[in-house]
Amino acid sequence: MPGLLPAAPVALGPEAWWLPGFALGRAPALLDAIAGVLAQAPLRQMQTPGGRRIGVAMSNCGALGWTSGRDGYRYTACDPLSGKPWPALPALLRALAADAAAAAGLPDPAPDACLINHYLPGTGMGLHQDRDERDLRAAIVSVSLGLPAVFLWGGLRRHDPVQAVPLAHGDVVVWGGADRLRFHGVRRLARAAQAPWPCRWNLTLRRAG
Ligand code: MD3
Ligand code: FE
Repeated sequence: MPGLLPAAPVALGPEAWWLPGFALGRAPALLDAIAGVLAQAPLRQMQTPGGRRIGVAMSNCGALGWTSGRDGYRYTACDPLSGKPWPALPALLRALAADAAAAAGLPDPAPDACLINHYLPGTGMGLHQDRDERDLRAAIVSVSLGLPAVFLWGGLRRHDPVQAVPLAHGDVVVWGGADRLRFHGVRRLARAAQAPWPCRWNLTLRRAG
């Protein structure tokens, strides 16, 4: 059956790879792991420092979690909602990061943070750089689950041209080194229902501290 086997890796840059279907076989376990994390640290809407709501709902697991509020963006050891440490990083996420980095020919990023993004139809994420981590060359591994989305992959400057990458359920993207500071975003998800999924999940595994 077409679509069930992972396709060949696609280079997006010198140190950036799209691994179509790489996590397909692990998707049910990943969705279970997300549910376990969210039972302890529920999804929440975040705000930009200017007070605008970020469309995507977020949570975290791992030693550090990324939060956003009027005081800016930062990594914290505790969930500001509960005052307790973020839920532990599930072993299968650590293993997925190591396996995906190896498939991309990059060193194991040994992540200490996993940001969970939840997209409903009509939401997206504007072009940005990820630069709140201590080592800005360590690879980030992202896993997409559920509804498909168009990932926008730009250059090192905000107005560089962007390439559109159609990310599907089970796709993984790995980027490090020279590609780590590229601008990127997610086009707003189509409003039309795309069964069988009600939403899109994206997990980004990072070494933040
Ligand atoms: C390539 N998330 O959480 S993941 C983020 O789909 C974020 O939720 C998006 O951007 C999402 O910060 C995109 C794939 C991705 C993410 C960041 C990159 C690829 C990237 C940064 C540089 C290069
Ligand atoms: Fe990002």
